[in-house]
Amino acid sequence: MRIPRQTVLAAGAVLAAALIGSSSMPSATSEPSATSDVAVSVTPERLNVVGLPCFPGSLNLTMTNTGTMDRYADLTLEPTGPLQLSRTLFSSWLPAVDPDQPVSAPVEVRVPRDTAPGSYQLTAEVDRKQVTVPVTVDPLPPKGPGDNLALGEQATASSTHGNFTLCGAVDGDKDSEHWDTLTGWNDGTRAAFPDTYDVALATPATVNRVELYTLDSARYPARLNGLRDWDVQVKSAGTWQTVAQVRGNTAGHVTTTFAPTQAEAVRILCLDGNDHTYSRIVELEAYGS
Ligand SMILES: [Ca+2]
Repeated sequence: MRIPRQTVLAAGAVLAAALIGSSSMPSATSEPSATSDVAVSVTPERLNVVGLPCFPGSLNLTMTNTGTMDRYADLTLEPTGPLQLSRTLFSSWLPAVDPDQPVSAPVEVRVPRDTAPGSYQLTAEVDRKQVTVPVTVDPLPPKGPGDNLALGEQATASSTHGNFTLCGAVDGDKDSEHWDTLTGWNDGTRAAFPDTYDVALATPATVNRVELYTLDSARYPARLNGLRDWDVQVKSAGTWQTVAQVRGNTAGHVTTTFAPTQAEAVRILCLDGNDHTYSRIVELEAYGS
């Protein structure tokens, strides 16, 4: 069974919807060729990010040719301070069609873990016209006793299905009804097991409990689509060891406890799914005692 994905667009007001008719806007540097018939929008109109490796902020860039001439356009992105962007250029051919045809592209925004919380911004520019997006860097979430040590930490997997995101299983959202908004990991090797999903902890920590949320929604119940068999492993002094085994699962949420173990990373070794097709994890959490 293939589970369709819906396009994810963050809801938000369209920012600076019209950079149109710029010939009427005085500019010391403008020239006739700088006249813009390209409408630019960035959604959401402001962004919050946090310095966790698997917790990027995401923006959607859109350009629309509102004029009557086919043209090519370059949208350039300029970050300030510590902001790191997955792209700084979005170029596209923009045919003049009626109705107007928007062209969109995503950009991920990250900051290093040690970034000071505060206010930053990035600027999107087309035809010398700018749209500014405020970016707030939030404090890191606590990672002490009782906190989810896996939240937002670097995930790696044996494979990831092209319709899903690697970091979806450590994004803090464990609601299977949000599966279509990429809040989960789905491996990319159909009907082939095992698959692995690892999360590297920020610093080695004692772990004695893992909470695994596999796909279990009204449309895709766990007994049909969830993870069935897996081993829980922790990496200690560079070596993976199995600390628990789960077999024949049909539940959406499984708590696994084991002897406190010093862990650098946590792994789910996926051995089978209830549809024998894919491994699906909506959220993986790790806790110490
Ligand atoms: Ca999730």
